[in-house]
Amino acid sequence: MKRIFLTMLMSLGVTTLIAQTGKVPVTGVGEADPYALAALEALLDTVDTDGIREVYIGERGDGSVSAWSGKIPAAADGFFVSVGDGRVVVAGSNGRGTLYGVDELARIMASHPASGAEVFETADSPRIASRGVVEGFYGRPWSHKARLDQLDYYRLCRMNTYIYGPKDDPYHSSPHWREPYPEQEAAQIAELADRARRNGVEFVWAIHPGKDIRWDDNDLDSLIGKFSQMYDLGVRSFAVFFDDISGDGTDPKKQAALLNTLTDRFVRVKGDVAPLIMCPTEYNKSWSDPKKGYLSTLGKRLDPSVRIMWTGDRVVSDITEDGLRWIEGQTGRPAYIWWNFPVSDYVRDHMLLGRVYGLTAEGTGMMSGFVTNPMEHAEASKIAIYGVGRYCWNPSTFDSRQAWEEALRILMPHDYAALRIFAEHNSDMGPTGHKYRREESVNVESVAAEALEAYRNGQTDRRTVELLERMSQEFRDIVAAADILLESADNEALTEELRPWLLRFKILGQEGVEVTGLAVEACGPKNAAPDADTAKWRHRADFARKHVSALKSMADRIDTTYNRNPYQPGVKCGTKVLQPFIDSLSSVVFGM
Ligand code: LOG
Repeated sequence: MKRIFLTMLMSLGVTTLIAQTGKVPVTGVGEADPYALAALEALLDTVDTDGIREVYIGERGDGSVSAWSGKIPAAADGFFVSVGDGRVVVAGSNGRGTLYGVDELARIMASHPASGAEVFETADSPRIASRGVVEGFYGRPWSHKARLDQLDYYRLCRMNTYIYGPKDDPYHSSPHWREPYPEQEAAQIAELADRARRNGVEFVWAIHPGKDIRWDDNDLDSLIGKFSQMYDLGVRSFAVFFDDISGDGTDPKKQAALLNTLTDRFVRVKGDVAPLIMCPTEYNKSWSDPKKGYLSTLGKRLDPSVRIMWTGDRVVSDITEDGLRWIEGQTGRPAYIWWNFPVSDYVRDHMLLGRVYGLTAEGTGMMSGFVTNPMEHAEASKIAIYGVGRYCWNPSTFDSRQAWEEALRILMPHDYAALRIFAEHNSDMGPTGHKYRREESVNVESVAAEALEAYRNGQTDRRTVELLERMSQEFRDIVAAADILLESADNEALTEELRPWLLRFKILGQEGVEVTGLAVEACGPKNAAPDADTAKWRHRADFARKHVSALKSMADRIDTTYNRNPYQPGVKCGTKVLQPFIDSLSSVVFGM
């Protein structure tokens, strides 16, 4: 139970309330961010508070933490935390910083008890101001339940932004962008905005009006009306997307005029609404023609407060320092990066579970924001989302592989090893019009190449057998990983999303075991001369061939049963290294 002492710390010149949480007096109640305070109280309810004499919480400028003001980082969302000698201090550069500070405190207290004599101090802050996710893909929008869960996850990733813009929400885009949401959807948006706020996340509602906008007063009124409905539901940040349109909607002068009018007549009038974000029609370098001046027109005309999104040199691309410098030169402001990874709406038969890399470690001053566009599989997208969160916090110290490993452990604390095997072999999208590729199966890539080369050349020595056996072991692990994940209770939402790919993955493993096994037999000392007993060998090979062909028809059945979208239907696994290895080895082993 909590008791509040209405203690006035007049000497500090401010009213600072001290609340009793359990046995611990907390200074800063009434000043500190309410969500940070709630998180602190929840934490103090769960940890051993023996030996804690005093707790101070608040933001820069609050009397409660004025003694530590010199230690609070300057950047927004930063925090200072101190634990030890019976005292706990959590001080943020803003409310969100305090919230992150409480989360950091929870981690620190696991190894540094506050009662210890030693005082442990830490301070940190992000390098990129807006960090998060844009739900901006084509395909089935995330469920309400998944979105609520995502908003909790973003806090753990220290992401402060969720942009709502699923292309297939008819009230975000055409045909219904002009109309208010029906009652149930409206209630869900209100719930999302509230959940976002509790997690220190800005819920940004985006509209996509460009397919059929008429640029007249009626449409302007519809837009302001729609924004007002969203405002009444608790939304305080907005974006306007003009991507993937043609015709009248693409005019940069009209787009800029509209954004400026919305800024004047809505954002500034409300007073508590964040500056607008816009996605231009030419949102990547390969689609823009500086001579036509689309981007520079936006740059010159758009109110300087408006942030302009950018996907990089191409629709799906790495983010480079040169690229950032180029777009800043066009628009006169740092880019707000819309990163099209791990979005899979152009390769829906693939799962993209690889690590986050290809993002510049420099040039953070050239980005006003960075959001990742995920897959329609919300849970599976969390691997990359976590990586992006870590990158945005500090690009220069970002460790891509470590972030990937951490994410896998967060998603599946018990069956992490199995998930790691699955993710290792499901990360590349294959050749597509976007020409973006990701590494895949790097743990066995060179083994596979060497084994195949040797076997093709008729080498049946010890080294070839070792290489084939290494591959065989990987395939056995794949079968085991698929079984473990299919039966795992670690993360049911994830298992459900992955299920078709897990069924397919197991078959890939079984095929690999059969083919590498036969190849080993064909070289091994026990079968030094398989043709010495031709009938026996032929029987063995025929049996293996039948098995492989049965596995292939099972794989086909999965491919034609699940994921029935009209664009890239089906289920693909291990397409970069493993399946080509199996296919090539089969053709040699079976002489096909
Ligand atoms: C769309 C986006 C889609 C993505 C990947 C932007 C700005 N717009 O080509 O909705 O998810 O590419 O397919 C896009 O990226 N268009």
